[in-house]
Amino acid sequence: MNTKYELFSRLTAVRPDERQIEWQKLGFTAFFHFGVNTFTNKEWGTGKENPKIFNPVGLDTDQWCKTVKEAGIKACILTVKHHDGFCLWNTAHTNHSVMASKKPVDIAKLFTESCRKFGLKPGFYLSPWDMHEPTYGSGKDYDDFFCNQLEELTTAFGELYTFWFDGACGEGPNGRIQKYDWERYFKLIRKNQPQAVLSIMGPDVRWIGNEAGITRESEWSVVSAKLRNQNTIAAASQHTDGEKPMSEMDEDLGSTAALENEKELCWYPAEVDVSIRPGWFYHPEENDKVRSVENLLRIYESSVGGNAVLLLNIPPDTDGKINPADASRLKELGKRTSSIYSKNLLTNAKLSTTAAPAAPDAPAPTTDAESAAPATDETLNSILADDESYWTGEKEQAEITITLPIKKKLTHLVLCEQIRQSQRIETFTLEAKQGENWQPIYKGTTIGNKKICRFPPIETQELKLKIKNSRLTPTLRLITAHYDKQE
Ligand code: FUL
Repeated sequence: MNTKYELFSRLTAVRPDERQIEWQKLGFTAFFHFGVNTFTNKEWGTGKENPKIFNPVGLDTDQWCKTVKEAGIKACILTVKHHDGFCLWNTAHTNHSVMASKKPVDIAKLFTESCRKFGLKPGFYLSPWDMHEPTYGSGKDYDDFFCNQLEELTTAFGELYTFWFDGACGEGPNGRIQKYDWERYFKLIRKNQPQAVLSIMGPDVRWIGNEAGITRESEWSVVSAKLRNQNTIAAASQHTDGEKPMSEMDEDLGSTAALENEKELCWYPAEVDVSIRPGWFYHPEENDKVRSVENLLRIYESSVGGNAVLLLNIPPDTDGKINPADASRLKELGKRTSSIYSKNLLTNAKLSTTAAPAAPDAPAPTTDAESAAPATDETLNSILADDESYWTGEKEQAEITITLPIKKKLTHLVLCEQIRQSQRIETFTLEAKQGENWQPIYKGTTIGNKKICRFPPIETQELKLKIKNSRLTPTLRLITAHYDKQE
């Protein structure tokens, strides 16, 4: 019989691997779209561009890294080859590269060196669609070419945290379309860069399903393994008639209803890729269309604080620098996020649990032996520290009271599950004590790696977190509270 307990056991048995845990910890990451399109003022090239047009006179990859570091970014991805086929590194396999340009320097090398200098993790975007390469569309010959490129990229630039592949697949210079041999590409990367997550077309990191910075209200990392199938990913936006296949763009990817009949499940966490400007590449006419700090903060809070990783695109300009319009915005964003998040108002707080009333349809105890640590005050209070220790409830429901030493004004509560134990919490609420009464201040669904709960400013000394539904016993790894002076 397929009981709720069996279903929950199956769902919570799906866990991240170390690669995915390390990636998830990054939280906020940057994308740099840079190449011939920067100079033709286009979003997509043709493969026929003259390399000589590429001439970033003031190229300064240190400035890119210093700028994003100030915004709180932890890792960066460079488009070392976009669909036009122009390579930003010194490759032996095509002449269509930066070495034939007016700026014959290995930009991938400068980029990775700058990242490391500023303590950022580097990663690469490499487009499999190549509008320049004559073998594109030939099958094995192009796969050989692409693997040669991957071999260079995975061996000449030190450790990389990701390879990012989109599913774009159009015509090459001979009007042919290539069928990509993903398994072969991934095998090569796993061999040379085993720590790198394979994103979007790969099995480690899932595309959130839009490029607008929108995260689902309930973002689950446990989903159907069908979503990792490249055909599903590539087809995401192309089906209009017939039965709608499962897609990364569906609203519900992880509820129990969506998963109960799925045979194979996987841990496939979401990434939000969005540009700071309308386009992915730099266009001078968009200098006054850079997203506002408030908009960026909203995207940050809903993605990093919505069980996803944020990949914010900041395209270097024709001079080879992050344009002042974007740089000043990022600086302001960094100031704003650190004014909210660098101070944790729960440092001297005390946590205690009260027995939660059992839900009417609560099944017999659903404690799983593996995660059941005795729910002492000590394990509970350990979630005030940002480390791997965590608390596990005794039932699917729980109530945690947070008592601050004195009354404080609050606008944010941040909750993290211990994702090493999977993702469990389905719904929760927050209440704040006002006089003798408990006032509801927030209603949430999933938590996962991190949930940022923002609510109207409230002055209180006591908060209550009510975990209403969980898949087996809930876990919490970290809880912090903050105040946004600008609210
Ligand atoms: C898409 C590409 O076609 C866009 O140009 C951009 O690189 C975006 C991040 O991925 O698939």
